[in-house]
Amino acid sequence: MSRIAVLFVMAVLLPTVVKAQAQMTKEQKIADAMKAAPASISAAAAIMDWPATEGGQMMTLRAGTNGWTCLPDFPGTQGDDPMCVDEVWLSFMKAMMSKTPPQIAREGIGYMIASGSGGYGSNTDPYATKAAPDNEWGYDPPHVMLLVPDPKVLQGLPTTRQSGGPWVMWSATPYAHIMVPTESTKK
Ligand SMILES: [Cu+2]
Repeated sequence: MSRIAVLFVMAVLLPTVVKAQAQMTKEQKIADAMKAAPASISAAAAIMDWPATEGGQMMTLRAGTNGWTCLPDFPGTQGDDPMCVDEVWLSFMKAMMSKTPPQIAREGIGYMIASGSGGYGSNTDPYATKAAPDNEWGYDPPHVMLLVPDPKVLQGLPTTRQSGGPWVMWSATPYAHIMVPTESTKK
C-alpha cells in the first residue's frame, strides 16, 4: 500500500505528477487501472484518477457498477503500480489522506496484482517518501492487500518482507494491513 503514502507529498511532487500524468491519455489510464485486478472485478469497477492538484479530490474517469474502484499508476513514483480496491479500502485511503484513524467496518480487500508491477516504499512509516536507515525501504511486489477490523488478529504474522511470504505492512500503526505477494518478493 505504499502508493497511498505518496499522496501526502503531492505538494512536493506536484510539478512532476502533472507532467507525468499528461503523458498518459484517459484511455491509457483506464487500461492501466484495469490491469490491477482480475477482469471479473475491473471490468465493472469505477475508474478514478489521482488528484490533479494538492489537496484535490480523485477524479472519475469512468463510472462503475460493482462497488470496486480502480486507480492507474501513481506517476510521481518509480514503477507501474495500479490498484483496485473495495469500499473498505477506499475509506481507509481517504482516512490516510486526511491523517485520521481509519474506520474498518469489515475485512477490506485490495488488488495490486498487475503482472510485472510493483513499487518502492517504507514498510514501517506510512508517510515516508524516501529510504532511511530505519524505515525498511524496499520493493513491494504485485500483491493482494487485506484490512482487518481488529488489529489483534495480526499478531503472530511476520512484520517484515524478508520471508518472501505474506507480512504485515506498517505494523503497529493505525494503517497496518496484510500484504499477500502474488509474485516473487525479490526483484
Ligand atoms: Cu498495495
